Amino acid sequence: MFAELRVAVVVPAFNEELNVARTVRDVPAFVDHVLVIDDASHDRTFLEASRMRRRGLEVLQHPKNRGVGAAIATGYRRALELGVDAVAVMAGDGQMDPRDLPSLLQPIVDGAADYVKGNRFARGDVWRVMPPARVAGNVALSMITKVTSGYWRLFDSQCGYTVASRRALAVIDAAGLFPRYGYPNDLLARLHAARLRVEDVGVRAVYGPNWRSGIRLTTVVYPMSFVLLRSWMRRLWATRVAPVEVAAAVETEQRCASAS
Ligand SMILES: Nc1nc2c(ncn2[C@@H]2O[C@H](COP(=O)(O)OP(=O)(O)O)[C@@H](O)[C@H]2O)c(=O)[nH]1
Ligand SMILES: [Mg+2]
Repeated sequence: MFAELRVAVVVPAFNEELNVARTVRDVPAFVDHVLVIDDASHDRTFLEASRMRRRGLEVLQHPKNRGVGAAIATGYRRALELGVDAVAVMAGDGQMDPRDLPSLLQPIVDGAADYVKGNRFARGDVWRVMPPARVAGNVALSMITKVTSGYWRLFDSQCGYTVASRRALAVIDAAGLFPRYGYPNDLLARLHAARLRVEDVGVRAVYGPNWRSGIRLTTVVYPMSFVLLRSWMRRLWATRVAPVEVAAAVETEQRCASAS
């Protein structure tokens, strides 16, 4: 529990045998459920995660690789079944600093946000820690995502360190989330379409000695352009063309939630 909230942490992991056990071990003790999603890894990720002894640990497995967005959607679904109030994402490569989790949860505790995301650029050391090519890519995608999502105040769209409230997950249909790397951009546009409140909180950038990424410019540009365009169109449709229908859907969900 964190304050009055029951909290789950979702850990998407693909070929993370070197990092996943440490990631699970370092999840703060106040977290009630740790849900590792092994995305059909070719290595010992599943065994490394399963050997950890920790209250509330579950290691789920995709029979086939589906991508980081789909792994997170699987974790969200399980967390909703478990009835938690807030769900954080901490990637299985240990790039999220556990010391930042309380400040990401706080706006949900305060009732000030429905979804909170990390912003590594809010801290001055990002320029020293993050490799220059990643700085350039993250700045460019953050600027584009301001337009596509409509959240002009937010930055660092690609930061995967996030906390979603139960209400946000119930409203946005996480199962339909883009399955691969464009998922944060898709998610932000969905959150805006549903009129949910999103806040940025400064978090540490972590690029340890084992750091590597599955992102390859050649394979990511095409799907990324597609997901940005699609999420932009959908968001415009929901906020400009059919706002009444969206508002009605959100209201129905709120009524169901308060009745249950
Ligand atoms: N590359 C990759 N990562 C995945 C996949 N499914 C889950 N993940 C996990 O998603 C997280 C983020 O991926 P990563 O390549 O580190 O992205 P980056 O941190 O944005 O460079 C890591 O913990 C991966 O283990 C997948 O299909 N491919
Ligand atoms: Mg990573």
